[in-house]
Amino acid sequence: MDETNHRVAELLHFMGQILEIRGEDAFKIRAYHRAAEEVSRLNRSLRGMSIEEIRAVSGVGEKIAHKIQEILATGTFLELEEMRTGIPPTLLEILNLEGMGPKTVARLWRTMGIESLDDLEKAARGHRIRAIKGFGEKKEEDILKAVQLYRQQGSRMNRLQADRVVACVTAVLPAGSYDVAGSFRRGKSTVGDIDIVTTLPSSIVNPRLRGVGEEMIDGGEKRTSIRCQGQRVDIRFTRPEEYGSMLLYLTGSKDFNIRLREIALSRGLKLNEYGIEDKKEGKMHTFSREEDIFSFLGLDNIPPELREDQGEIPAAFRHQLPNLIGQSDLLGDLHTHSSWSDGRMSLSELARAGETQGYHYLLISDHSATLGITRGLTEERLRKQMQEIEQINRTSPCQLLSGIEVDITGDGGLGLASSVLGDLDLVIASIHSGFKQERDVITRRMITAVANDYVDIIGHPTGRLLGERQPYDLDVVRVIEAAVDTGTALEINASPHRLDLDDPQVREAKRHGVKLSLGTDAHEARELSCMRYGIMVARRGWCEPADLLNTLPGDEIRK
Ligand code: DGT
Ligand code: CA
Ligand code: CA
Ligand code: ZN
Repeated sequence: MDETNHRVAELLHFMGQILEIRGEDAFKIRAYHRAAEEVSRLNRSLRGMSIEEIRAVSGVGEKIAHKIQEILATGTFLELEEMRTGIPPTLLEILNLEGMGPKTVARLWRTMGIESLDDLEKAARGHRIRAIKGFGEKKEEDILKAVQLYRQQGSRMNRLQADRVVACVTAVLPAGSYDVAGSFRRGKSTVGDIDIVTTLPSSIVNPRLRGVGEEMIDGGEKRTSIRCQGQRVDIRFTRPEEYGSMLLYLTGSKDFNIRLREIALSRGLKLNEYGIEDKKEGKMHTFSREEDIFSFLGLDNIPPELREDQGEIPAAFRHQLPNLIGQSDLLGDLHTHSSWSDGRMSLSELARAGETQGYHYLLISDHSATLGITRGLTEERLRKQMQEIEQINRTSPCQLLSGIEVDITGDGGLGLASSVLGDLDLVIASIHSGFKQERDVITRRMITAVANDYVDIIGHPTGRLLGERQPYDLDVVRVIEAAVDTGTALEINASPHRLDLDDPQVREAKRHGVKLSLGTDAHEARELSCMRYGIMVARRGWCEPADLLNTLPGDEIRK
């Protein structure tokens, strides 16, 4: 989604929650939530729209249109700031707990002065919550569980963690008897919990699962939940003839499911996780395969990565789904580190590892010497490295492209002289310091680097580290616009700790016609296989082979 729209939607939604906590008029609350929803599915940016255009957005009335205008101008709106004064920020964190809506939060706050997670936990442990009318012992237990859960896994799994949990659970299921669904299957960069669908009966699976993970939360005939490596895994049992319907439902996303169900309904069809009921005929159609449901509805098969209700359903009707990029389209990896800087592999080891991956080329992009923390390359060592690369290329089937990951200095300059940069095949420029600069400063710094003639690719453009570090306060749209003008590529860094750019930004970049560059940032051989995560992001960003630098032959890239 467009970043501006995303931010506006968030603030409107936030306003709805604040109003709910304050017990304001239900009509007004609904209006904010509705407007937030509509803004988030808008397919053009609010930025630059006139007040009339904003008002013309469905679900946005006169009053909210003005609030949106205020957000566009100032980043927030006065009424929101007024409404939130007096509400403790720690109170809002409680909203993140499972089963905790604004109404409950407001009641706990008013009647017991509970303002934070800590307060809530103490009150529940001290059995003071059951004293509130309508809450009871069960609610108290649920709250305690939810607090513990949130503390354990407040942050979502990265793809490596998710892979580990999946491997652990599916070890007891025979191949071909299950699929992993949910956000995992849709290829999201982080995964909340794992959802598995299986045709095996619970009577076989449940006993096997007892030995897996730490705890069986729930072991029923329709579904089972276990905790494994601190993470929740939901397993749904289904009859083979209904497998397609259940897989479709559990793959989601929720928004996608809702939209698909609406479309079915408009034709007198009731779609659910068991099949499609034709109301007129009074007949239930069942589907063992997902693709049969799509074709029943007159849709092309929508790949899981696109199922976010972001225009993929209309595209599937018109037979205009993108021809998504896949691993076999990639001719190489455009970001690797060797033992010349902080990597583990020598250049010849890298060349062999690239060959094992079936690549035609690898970009060697070690750090430049400006970076104090690693053994970065000076101009002199970089030239030596270029000579060794030439030597290796004489015999290696996988060609090494000579490159560098050069630091972008505080003012947007580069950490190495242009003379040497000009002699390389490709230059990646990345920010590795000064993360805390103000939005406008760091955006301009980045744009200066984008505009530099020697820079071909911007590495991990937002600098986020999943679960560890927020992205820099960067105006990505402005960077994208600059990249269009200068023909600079933006990286999709495939490291599971980064996945940067992320999919909404990739889609935005693609819309603008910016080229994207996939690189694993591998420091050791096994990390080259992380390309699959980067491909998920590219697919979620609707990328086709022509959108990626990696589908060009090596000699064209050199040019
Ligand atoms: P996650 O786990 O937060 O990364 O995201 P998901 O997408 O895996 O969500 P999850 O685990 O809550 O639910 C799995 C799927 O189940 C979801 O993708 C779609 C479906 N689903 C869940 N809740 C609803 C719902 O309220 N309505 C509909 N139509 N589908 C739902
Ligand atoms: Ca899930
Ligand atoms: Ca789930
Ligand atoms: Zn880097």
